Amino acid sequence: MKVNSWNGWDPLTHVIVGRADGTMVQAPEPAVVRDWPEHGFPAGTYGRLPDDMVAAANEQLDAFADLLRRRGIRVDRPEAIDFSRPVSTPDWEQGSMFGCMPPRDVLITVGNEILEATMCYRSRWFEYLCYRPLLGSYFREDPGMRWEAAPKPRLTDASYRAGFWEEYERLDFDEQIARVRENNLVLTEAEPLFDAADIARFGKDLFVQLSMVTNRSGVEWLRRHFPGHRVHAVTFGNTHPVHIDATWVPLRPGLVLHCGEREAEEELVQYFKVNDWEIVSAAPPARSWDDMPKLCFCSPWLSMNVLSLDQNTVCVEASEVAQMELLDSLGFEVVPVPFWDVAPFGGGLHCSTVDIHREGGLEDYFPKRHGRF
Ligand code: ABU
Repeated sequence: MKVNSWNGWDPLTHVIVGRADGTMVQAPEPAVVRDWPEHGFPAGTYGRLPDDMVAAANEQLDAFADLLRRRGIRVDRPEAIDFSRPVSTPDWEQGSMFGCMPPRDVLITVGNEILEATMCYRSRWFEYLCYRPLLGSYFREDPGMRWEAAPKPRLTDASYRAGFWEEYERLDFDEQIARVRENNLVLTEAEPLFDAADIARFGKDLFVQLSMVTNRSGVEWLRRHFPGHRVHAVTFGNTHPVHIDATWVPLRPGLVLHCGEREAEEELVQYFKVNDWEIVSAAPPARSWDDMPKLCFCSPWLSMNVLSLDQNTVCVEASEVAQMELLDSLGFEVVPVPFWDVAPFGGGLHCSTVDIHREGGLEDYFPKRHGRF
């Protein structure tokens, strides 16, 4: 057993796959708004996702875990806790927790280190506990493993812009994008905050999306924490950015998949081009916004939330035919995986996993500098 993973494409040999058990529509909190009156959860209400949805999601998660095991990959699973319990710190009380389906949000492996992210939802403050039994066992089994946790945030009201959601939802698209580009969103800079799923690993370069869940201080903390890397803050033309892994997805050295609808900064595009990377636009998703599973807070672009098993093999949601055809045309073996029942629990194939071991070492895929990069 060895912790090692530097990028999103080297051969995967050990992974964590999340669980749907006990997932909540979380109690109200400043960082996020949930409002699904048509499905029994109008704003301000909260509770467990229905049992039939949990069973359907777990069936797909278990089948995915079995598929990975059949390919020789070790699969571990987190331990769900009672997410319906209210939680508190000396600074706040929160009516419920959330779940442990998307391990990618909480943990990131960089080389021999597994880092627990700060998170910025109060409902997710304790989510790391679901992974502690596994992390403890890796620490005991692998003498080379570094086990790190970013500073636990206070998450007082000072960490959130008061009245943000009401004000933001009144803005038009261009005004919202201007706010995204400035990272003038719900989080203040009171303390470092980031979700691990806002980080895309390309060897020596880590691209960190500034988003609704990641602030500049979070990126600065990551920059100082990984002095051997180039850590870049990036933004995309997405009005509600949460996690980079349905926007800018590493596929193999020299090839990145981009959600064309979410415009990349020109300087980022040029950085990739001067280093001979090809930027391929993802195929249109199979689903529209109107066609998303109920209680789902992700976008149709989960269609590109793929998991690479190695440089030539990629797992794609089974109904995303156009995406599969695109990847097939780029020379990949495509492994279809039915997964839309999992989406309401926090994401797609990439979100639901976290790499513990991929073969390979640290490499520099961007030898040429460009602009701020
Ligand atoms: N956690 C990935 C979701 C990203 C998106 O919905 O676009």
